[in-house]
Amino acid sequence: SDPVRLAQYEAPNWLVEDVHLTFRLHPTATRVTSRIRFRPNPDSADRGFRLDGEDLKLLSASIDGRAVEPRIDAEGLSVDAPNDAFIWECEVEIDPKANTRLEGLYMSKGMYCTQCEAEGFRRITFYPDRPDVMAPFTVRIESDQPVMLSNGNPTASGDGWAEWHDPWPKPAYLFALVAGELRATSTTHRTSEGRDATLNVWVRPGDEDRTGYALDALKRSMEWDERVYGRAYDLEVFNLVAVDDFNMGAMENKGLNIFNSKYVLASPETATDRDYELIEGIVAHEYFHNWTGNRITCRDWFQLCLKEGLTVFRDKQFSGDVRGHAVKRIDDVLMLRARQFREDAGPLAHPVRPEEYVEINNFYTATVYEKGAEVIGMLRTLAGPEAYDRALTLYFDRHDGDAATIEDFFACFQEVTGNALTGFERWWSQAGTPRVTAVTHWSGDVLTLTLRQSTPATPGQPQKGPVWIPLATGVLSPDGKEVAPTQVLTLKTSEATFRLEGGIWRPSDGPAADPLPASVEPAPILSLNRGFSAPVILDRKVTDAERLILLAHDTDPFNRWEAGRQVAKEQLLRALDGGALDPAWFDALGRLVSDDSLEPAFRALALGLPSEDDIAQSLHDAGRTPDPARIHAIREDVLQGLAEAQAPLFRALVDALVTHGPYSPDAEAAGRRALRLRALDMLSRLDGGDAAAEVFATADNMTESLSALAILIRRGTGEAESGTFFTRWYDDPNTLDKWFSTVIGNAAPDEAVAVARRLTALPEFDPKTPNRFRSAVGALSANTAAFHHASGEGYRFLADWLIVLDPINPQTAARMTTAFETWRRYDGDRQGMMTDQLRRILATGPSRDVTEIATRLLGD
Ligand code: B3K
Ligand code: ZN
Repeated sequence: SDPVRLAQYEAPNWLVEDVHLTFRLHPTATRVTSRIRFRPNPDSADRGFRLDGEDLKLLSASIDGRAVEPRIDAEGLSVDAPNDAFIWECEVEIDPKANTRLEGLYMSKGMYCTQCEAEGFRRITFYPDRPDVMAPFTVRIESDQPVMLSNGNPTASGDGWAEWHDPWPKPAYLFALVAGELRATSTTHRTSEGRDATLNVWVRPGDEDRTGYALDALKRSMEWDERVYGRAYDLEVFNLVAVDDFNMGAMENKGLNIFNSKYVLASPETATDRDYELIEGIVAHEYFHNWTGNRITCRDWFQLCLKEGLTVFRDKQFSGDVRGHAVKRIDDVLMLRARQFREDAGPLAHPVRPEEYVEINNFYTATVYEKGAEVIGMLRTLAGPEAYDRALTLYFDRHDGDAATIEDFFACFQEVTGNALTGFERWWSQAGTPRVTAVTHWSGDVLTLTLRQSTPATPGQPQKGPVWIPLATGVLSPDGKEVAPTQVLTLKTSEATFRLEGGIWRPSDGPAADPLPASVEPAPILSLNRGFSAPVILDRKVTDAERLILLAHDTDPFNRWEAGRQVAKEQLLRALDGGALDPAWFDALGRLVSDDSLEPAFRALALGLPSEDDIAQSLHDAGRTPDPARIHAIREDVLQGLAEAQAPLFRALVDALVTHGPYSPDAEAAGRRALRLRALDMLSRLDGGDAAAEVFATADNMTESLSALAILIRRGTGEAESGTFFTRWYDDPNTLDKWFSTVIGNAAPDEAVAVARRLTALPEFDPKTPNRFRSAVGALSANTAAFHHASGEGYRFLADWLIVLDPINPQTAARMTTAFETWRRYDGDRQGMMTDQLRRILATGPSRDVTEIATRLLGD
């Protein structure tokens, strides 16, 4: 298919005044009638009339009451329209039960539900399915299902029918409908504007006791958005529904959020601390879309980051407020590097605002979401928090009800800052992770810092220009005292020099002064990019000794963690080259981890070593070829060495951090469990897993039982526990998913593919359910050493299943094909095996979704 291009945007010919829909639900033959009032768009001269529609059986159509016979093709219909406003009516038939793509109207365990973003509404009826066409919707549902929901407020209902009206104009991608046997847990919220809203979390009968946390998170999100952004909810009811079959996390349909049940249902016995955290974050994210996404939507799909980057930034602010900013930032950066930096470094690299796509669903990426959020964060850093608040208020006031662009959003910042940000825009258009080199020079009393930036070429963008890089910078004395507090140095050009004088950094024109004789004082220590103020890769020569001082003393908790991370990475790289580990590292780590003045969650993060994937990328960046098997083995050796060096500490932590009393998912308690479970992993390297087996046997919560199971499987001794877990959770889909992913994801490199083949042959494995598919097949591709096994069996396993999944669910298949994105890092044999699998997939004539990803991956 031909790509859609940003440069070719054209305003719609026709706008929609209002929409009336009637659904007569039937599992295999649902009838949808639509009555749509169209009016000419004054901004368009073209009066051609075309509606999007896919896989629809058209039963009848009329214009102003007169039957018409539209020309129908694979993507929609066209018909001669009047010159002025008219009413379009039609009736179509669709088959929700046959809809395994899970786009449009489909069935999940006997319940009807919808997913319309990005282009699912066209599978429900003929419509101008584009985000810049907004209209109020009135919906009537007829069915024998006890609960029938749509967007907006309920207006009337009776036996076998219900009517809903959504007064807020919205694009079709925010339409939703749910019907089924559902139970609600409810509360009310009085908004800051004095309106009452009923909040309902709807689940299948039997799941009601797992809804409390999501409902509470929803209420807290509403309060937060009122307090922090001055945005209140705007309907009488807010419905949130959990479904088991869902392509992604959740969907922000106006007044009717639909969630993957994995991100709603939680009880201590079934949900981990991480699940609770994700539920809170995703509930907040979808709710925040009510303003950033729904009240103000996107003009076209190229502007996706306008709603996603901004909403991710907002949900991160919320989670930071709730759970602590330092730990949240470290978690976010770990994710950013693991997913977005990896994407940016490979064949799928694209700008935060892409300029063309074949299948828009392929652009719901880490770059659009996570880098998009980083860009908002940098704007806030550069403009300052007050100007940020004023710019956002201006944006909400000016664009409420609009389908907006990045330019509209950025103009609000320009206006409140007096055009101070001109030049920042490149962050939206340029792909690739910038690299910043930093060279310091110490004269004995003046410190100069020269920063240089460059961004490597990415597909379609061989030449790069400079971006604005705000680096929050502090300075420590050689004995670890802060001598200059955090100041943001902004690198706007390819190179700039700053001088520190009297504790203040100033741009220094001209080259740095000639080196002076070194003073008796050793040079101060720089703490650069504090809080990860810019999403860049820093390239800088720092001695281990300096890093250990930062690890022990930096006042910025992020950089304290980062110093430890960098030391760990260098130690691992040294070990890979056969070098010995520095005992000072184990000691420093031990001191940090045993420091009771630090939050346990922070200490747990400090104990985490860079992942195998991370090490592979670092080697590749250094111009070397990673060997996944060796990386796995060496990393395990280093962990063993650490466990032996600090054995008493880990024993003590496992004993001291036992939580007493009932389980609570709060951040403090979760942090204690995280540290204890890291220590337990270390201990298992010394006691053969005895302590972990004990934890598994006695745990009263899923966090501990699942971690203990993972540890035992990594030690190769979890056979019995795995059986126990399976039997106990056999009937609980979300929990059984955890079993699939834990058993496959932690299996030894030589065994994992065989394990994965065995588990995917079980009757419990159903590729039609995305959660199950991701839990099993996705766990293998995330098990780095197993996926990249020299036999090529990991690659073959993934490709085999993608070929099965694609005809069922192309969106999820395409998403999972991206596991091959790192192929260029590896040796010729592995490259050949990976590209062979991609070509094998392409030879099956896959969906547009998978074709686009596989083709871009191959780069030919
Ligand atoms: N907006 C949805 C994602 C839709 C994905 C479509 N392929 C969820 C979210 O970002 O909040
Ligand atoms: Zn979103």
